[in-house]
Amino acid sequence: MKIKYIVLSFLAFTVSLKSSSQTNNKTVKPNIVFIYLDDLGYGDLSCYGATAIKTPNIDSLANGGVRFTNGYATSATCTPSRYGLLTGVYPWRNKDAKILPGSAPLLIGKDQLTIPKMLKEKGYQTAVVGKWHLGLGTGIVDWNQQLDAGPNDVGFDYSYIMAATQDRVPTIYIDNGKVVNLDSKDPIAVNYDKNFPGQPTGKENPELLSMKWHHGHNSSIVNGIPRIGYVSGGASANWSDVDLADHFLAKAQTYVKSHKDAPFFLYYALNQPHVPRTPNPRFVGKSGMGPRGDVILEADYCVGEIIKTLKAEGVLDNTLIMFSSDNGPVLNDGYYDEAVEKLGNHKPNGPLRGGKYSLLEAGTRVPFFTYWKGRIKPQVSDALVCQIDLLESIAKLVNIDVKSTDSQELLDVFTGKSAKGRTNLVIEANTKTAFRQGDWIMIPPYSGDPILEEVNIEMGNDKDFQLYNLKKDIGQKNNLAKAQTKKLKEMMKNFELIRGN
Ligand code: NG6
Ligand code: CA
Repeated sequence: MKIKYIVLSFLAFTVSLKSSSQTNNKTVKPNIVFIYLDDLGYGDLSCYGATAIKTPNIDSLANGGVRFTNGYATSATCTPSRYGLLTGVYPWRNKDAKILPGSAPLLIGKDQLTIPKMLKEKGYQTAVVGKWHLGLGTGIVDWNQQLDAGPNDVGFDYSYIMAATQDRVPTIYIDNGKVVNLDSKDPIAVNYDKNFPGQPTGKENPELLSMKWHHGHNSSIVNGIPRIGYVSGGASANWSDVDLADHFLAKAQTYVKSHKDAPFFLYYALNQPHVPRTPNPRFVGKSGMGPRGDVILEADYCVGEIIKTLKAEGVLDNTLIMFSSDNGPVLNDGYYDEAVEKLGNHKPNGPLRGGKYSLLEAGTRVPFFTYWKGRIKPQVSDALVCQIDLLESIAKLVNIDVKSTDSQELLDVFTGKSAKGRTNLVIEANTKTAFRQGDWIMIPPYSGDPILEEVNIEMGNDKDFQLYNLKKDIGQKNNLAKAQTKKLKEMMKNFELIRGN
């Protein structure tokens, strides 16, 4: 009798635990980790068809979740895409949402809704670790003081960031608005217009360089690498380029460990494979493709490690992971680093046309997947989704009512319960826009060079309308604008309704 009672009560206990965690899972807010790569192309991962490079850690998430084949960043460059991702607003609505210098003021309004701000309302802890590139301060930044406007003003409780890009000064870590390891006797100053007296530059001092510049990138030199913009002082605060990935990874891991007891949102923004590509020595030569391939392997390692940490801390099952890239791929983005020479058969843009900066597909269509252990069924989804939809979809997940013009609530699509994504989407490249509707993409006529010579990428500029059926012609080879005038007209009309012009 006694034994039976114990068994029964044990059973009752497990059942109640289960049901409580089930109810919890409905109402409880999962942790959300958004992993964002920088310039990773649609064809750069083995789970998206790459064969010359293997990305096993990223693949195991992508293959265990919903892998989107029609997942888009809003834009073909970083700043606008990140703006769209965090605010749910099309970046072309904000005239300042262009690639920002390292000294630019904060782009997101302090009163604007953002994903982290919204989540805070629901008791989430919120963090950004990695690349920011959305501006800091309100005008002229004094890097030697606590910065007065940044991630912590638009919803993040914790921020550990680089200001802009790895190729732009300042090359420093900023911890909750304070430059890390700054020596007050060697104050730091940044200027994007003119050099500081006596400071060497990439242009004038090639003998000091460990990496050669190809175009741009010939201002101040830090760690032998010529950068965009001028800097003086702050030597003790400079990061070590080869340790950047490990450093941000460690910060992200520490964050998970110390915030695991309450729901958290972690925006983990890696710097790879953006230039300058500086793999840690552990990864040098490992891809056979030069630094660009090596840093993709390094990024794959970082993703594997953060997953290990989530697992070890016992929170993986209750964490929704989302992964994407801010824009498409580029090989030579301003430095000689063998990205072109050692590419071999690898196709960073997969079957797509164009690349970073381009209005053609590879500019904005990027790797994009969601993963939630035990909650999301593995599948490939052809649904049309965009990073701006995360705002409304995450709002739905945690039961917040938001009304936004551009962001769409696609929670069932992101969790693999529905394949019905957007019906249309406006994509953007350097303020030029194009319109996707169903399987079709329409690019209005634009002046400008068809190919951006320095990076050797087709821009999508043409004096005529372009219309492609992406389902039948993913490589955008067959312009149907003249043959399908009815379709073109209909799309122009709908495009104008959204663009408001
Ligand atoms: C461009 C840089 C490029 C890269 C890009 C921003 C030159 C010539 N080119 O202006 O190297 O830094 O800006 O990339 O300076 S992004 O991914 O952050 O948008
Ligand atoms: Ca980018």
